[in-house]
Amino acid sequence: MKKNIFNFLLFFGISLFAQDANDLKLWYNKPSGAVWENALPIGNGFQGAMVYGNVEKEIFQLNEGTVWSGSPNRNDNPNAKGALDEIRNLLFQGEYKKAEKLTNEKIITKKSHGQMFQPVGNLELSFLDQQNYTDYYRELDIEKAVTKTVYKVNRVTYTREAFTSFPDRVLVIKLSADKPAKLTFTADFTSEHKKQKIVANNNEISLLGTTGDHEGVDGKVNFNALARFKVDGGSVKSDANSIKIDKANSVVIYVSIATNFINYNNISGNENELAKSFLDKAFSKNFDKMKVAHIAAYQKIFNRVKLNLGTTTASKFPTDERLANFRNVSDPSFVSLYYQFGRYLLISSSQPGGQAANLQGIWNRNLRPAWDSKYTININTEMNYWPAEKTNLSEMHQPLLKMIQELAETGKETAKVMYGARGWVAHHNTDIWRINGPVDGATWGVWNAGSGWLSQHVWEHYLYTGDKKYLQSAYDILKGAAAFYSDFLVKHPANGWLVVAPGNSPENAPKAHQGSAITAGSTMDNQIVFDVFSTAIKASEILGKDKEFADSLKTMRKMLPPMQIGKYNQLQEWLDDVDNPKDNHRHISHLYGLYPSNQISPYETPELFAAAKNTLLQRGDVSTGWSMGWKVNWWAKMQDGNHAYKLIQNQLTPLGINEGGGTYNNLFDAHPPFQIDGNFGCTSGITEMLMQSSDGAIQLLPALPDALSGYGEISGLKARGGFEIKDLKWKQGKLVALTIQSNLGGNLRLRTPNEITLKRGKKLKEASGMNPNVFYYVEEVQKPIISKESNISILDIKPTYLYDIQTVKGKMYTFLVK
Ligand code: FUC
Repeated sequence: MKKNIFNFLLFFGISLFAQDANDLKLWYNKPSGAVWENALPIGNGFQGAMVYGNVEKEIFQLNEGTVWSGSPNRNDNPNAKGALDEIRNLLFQGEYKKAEKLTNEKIITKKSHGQMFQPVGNLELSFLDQQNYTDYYRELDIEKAVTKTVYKVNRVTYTREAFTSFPDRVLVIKLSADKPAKLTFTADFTSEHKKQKIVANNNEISLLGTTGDHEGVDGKVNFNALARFKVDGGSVKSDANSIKIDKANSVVIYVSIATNFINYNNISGNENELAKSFLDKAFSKNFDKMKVAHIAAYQKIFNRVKLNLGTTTASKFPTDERLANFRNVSDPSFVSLYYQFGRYLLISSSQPGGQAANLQGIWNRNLRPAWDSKYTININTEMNYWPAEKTNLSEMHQPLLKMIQELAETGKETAKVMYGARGWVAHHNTDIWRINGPVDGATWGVWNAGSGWLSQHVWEHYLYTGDKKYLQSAYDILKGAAAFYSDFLVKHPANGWLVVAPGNSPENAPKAHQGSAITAGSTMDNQIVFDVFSTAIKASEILGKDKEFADSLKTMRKMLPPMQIGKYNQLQEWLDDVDNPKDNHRHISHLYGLYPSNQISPYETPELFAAAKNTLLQRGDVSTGWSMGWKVNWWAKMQDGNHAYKLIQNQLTPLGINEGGGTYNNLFDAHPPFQIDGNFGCTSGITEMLMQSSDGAIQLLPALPDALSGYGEISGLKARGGFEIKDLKWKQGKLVALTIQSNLGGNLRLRTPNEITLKRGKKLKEASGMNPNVFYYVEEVQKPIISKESNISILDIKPTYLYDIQTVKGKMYTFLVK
């Protein structure tokens, strides 16, 4: 009996612990001080704010998603067309440096290299009587999307709460004290913008400004940040440019921000009217009611996915200490916190109707941010959206899908003017003005697969939702992306393959190519064009359109270069076998084929799968934040949970310990500097460790690490084909509970680590052949070419069970697990 009770406690102790209210909170016992990366992010997809939680001088650093430098502009270089033949000939003759020089002269833009996402300014609250505080605590509750700061001064307990309301589009801050008449402070706006003025009137203060000029483009985005104060007790008055609150019991501050931006081509909006209309609507509302409505709107989305990995005593510490300890202790609920923080950040920075999450989501304090805080589309922007569909945040994908739609409009002219090609093209960067021209220099900017890669998000949205109407409406994006490459591809004289030239394998340059990054037929370009053609063909079949065009793509697809395995048993990054096995470049672009694409599979292409593993090993683990985030996904696809977990440990390390990136105290990813892609990449990667739906089946627990295998459960993940994992539990590495809802019907092919049956023990049908479910169609790639010097051998793959279940739309399927 004793033993039984012990077992009982052991098992239930874990799950009781897991209900710990601190699980979904970032909390600290000290203020942020002057460090932005200690402050806590809140946002509603339109407004973003960093809450410092400083006692004497509280700072709310403010952003608004459309505050960008510049104004509508284009940056195509029309000289490209005339130079294309010569650049290609130089590349085919191995004259890389010469090709690079000409590319810089003739293809790279002579105009804007992209505009900057700029901050609005700060709202600062100065308290003269609060130097000596005790009992300090601050938190960000990611289950509610609300920050709270609590402290004591002279036996008075002060509380501050803040949230950026989803339904009301305003930042709301409440300051209160547990004794009357204790709130006395001054409120100011500060801003670094050159063109700005601050005006205060009665109980309202306004920061009006215009964004900066940059690289020859005049800054013309006007913004207005309006803060209005509602006091209970005491008084509120203004002087010329600040608000004075005297002896109030509590104060609620409503902050609305608007700009004149309407879309990439129209900035004729009225920022003053818009800011005032949001504020007027909100100001009459009661704080508590607004909070309830805000939390309800947020939770409707956030609560869709629950993850429980169990909890240990390591979770009892403040977030900064947990981060410092994580790589040395067992703290599984820190993984689930970080996972859910990624979902929190996407909900907070990417809302339908708003702008897509940029390099910093919607949180930037610098007038001249790193890489302009814009959109780097050779990995970073795509990575931001990897968690969108699978972690049940499909609506959050919308701002990116809209951006792609707009790039497909502006990119038509780029394709025509620069290359005389049909369709649309985008290179490696874009911004709010939807520029498509090549920027920075040949090493980065000549890469023209930005359009190709982004277009795959359209297809993925369809694969998850099965929304045929959406596919119909977005078909031209897929067709246009394919049309561009079908015109741009050129026959390589050495082997007859159709190649993208000039192109890059993003940002990497082999020594054997004279240290130049410009190339013809990089593996990544080939893989992306393969996907672009395949999805355009599939979409045309589904919609019954453009058969002739689709047939022409099929013919061309066969002429693309196959993937190649080189002399170090690696997947080749370039057409020739010039990889350096000691190269640890952060980009491993040729593994696009492993993830997010599915051209490399343990079941379909075992040699390529083995080569991909060697490439990963040769490139090493520690790198920039986003690079480690990508690696979590790759190791999950390699079905190596322990290696994926090692990358999570590397990522969840404070800066300065490893050589590369890591994580800041507020759990923002450090490239360094802060770049949000690593947060999103890791949330995606953890999902891929638990469930994958890319390789012809829903695969459960493909990469469970030892550290998390004891016990865990997740619910609410989405799989391709409209399936939802309603319940997935594991114990000692084994699947122990599984319920799946079929939202679209069709064949459910399941790959499981242990045997399962239907309820009442009814045997399931063993799967064979190709999955008949169209959403699981895996396109066959060409046989790889293997170097004579390679001795690649196929890897042992963990045995799995594979089942087919015919499902009915809307029905739930619960399985029994042996
Ligand atoms: C690419 C990466 C860098 C950085 C930048 C925003 O250029 O190579 O590491 O993430 O984008």
